[in-house]
Amino acid sequence: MNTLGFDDKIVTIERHIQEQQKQIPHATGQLTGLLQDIALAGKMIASRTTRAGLAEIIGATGETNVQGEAVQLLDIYAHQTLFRLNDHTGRLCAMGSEEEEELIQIPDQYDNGDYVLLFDPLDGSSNIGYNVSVGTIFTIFRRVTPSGPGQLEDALQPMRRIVAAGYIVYGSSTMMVYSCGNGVDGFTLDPSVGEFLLSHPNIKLPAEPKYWSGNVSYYPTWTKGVKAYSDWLVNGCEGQYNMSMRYIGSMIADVHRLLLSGGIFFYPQEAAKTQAKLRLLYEILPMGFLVRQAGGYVSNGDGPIWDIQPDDLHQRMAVYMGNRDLVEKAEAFIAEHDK
Ligand code: P6P
Repeated sequence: MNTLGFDDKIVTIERHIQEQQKQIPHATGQLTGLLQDIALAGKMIASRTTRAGLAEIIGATGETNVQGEAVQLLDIYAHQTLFRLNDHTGRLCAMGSEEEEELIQIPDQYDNGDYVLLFDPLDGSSNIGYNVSVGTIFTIFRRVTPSGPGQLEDALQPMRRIVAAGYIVYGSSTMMVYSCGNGVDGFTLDPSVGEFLLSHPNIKLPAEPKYWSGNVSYYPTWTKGVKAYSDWLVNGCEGQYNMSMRYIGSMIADVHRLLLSGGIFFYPQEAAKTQAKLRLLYEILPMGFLVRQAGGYVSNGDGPIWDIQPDDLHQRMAVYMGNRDLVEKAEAFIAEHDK
């Protein structure tokens, strides 16, 4: 106990990011500044979401986005906040957002930088009216083109090439969870001082998984292999695990719980459809990167997503992420029944 009565040091996210930067080869201050700006965006968005029911910012705009989903007013606020905090810093060469069909260029009057930022500004926003946790998800790559305005190839990179990824979840508390490839750390916002303080250092999936998470209302649409896997889960995993089922319907909340409790989160592709639902670049890759950094495994049902080369900004894919043995069990059922 020191003279001020503190048992241990106070770690703000700014201090933590600076310490992370020292471990990243040839890292410049650009990444540090970018992560700090994302944390600021999180504080600004949190200030709106925690009073969505009061302010006139709840509800739909009447528009539909590139995904064909009803756009919520808070979606737009979150998207614009992330754009306006990052368009002029000279750290990015381009951005990609769930809310924009095309790659977002840096305005001509500003410099282009070395990084690309992809984000889902407000994942789970259809749940806002029910006071369910929502959040901002982000992926950061280093550009692959030499200079100038960012190109699509700067954004279409595999999970393996992620420089940093994370999310801010607006729930019973506001938390920012991120990784630069050296493990996963969680910070809780102290609204009284406006600081994210380290609250969940070095997050690792517990070896004993606690919850499985999938929308079993889609069971009739699944393939034989996925149905067999779902049956295995519902019938108690042949006694190998003692898990409960939890499904919030907000990926950020379901995966945040997964990181802390262990288990599996899965969103299969319907047998009759040509594509799945969840987006690869700004939902699956960043959340999967964190799960992998926390000791888990991320698959599309056939194999690891780690090296899969995205071919479109809004590409969708089936996903199974969590404790490795649970994910590999899904792969085994799919291989046995669907191949
Ligand atoms: P369903 C939210 O709309 C979202 O994109 C993810 O956050 C979530 O995991 C999924 O869709 C929920 O989809 O079909 O189960 O309601």
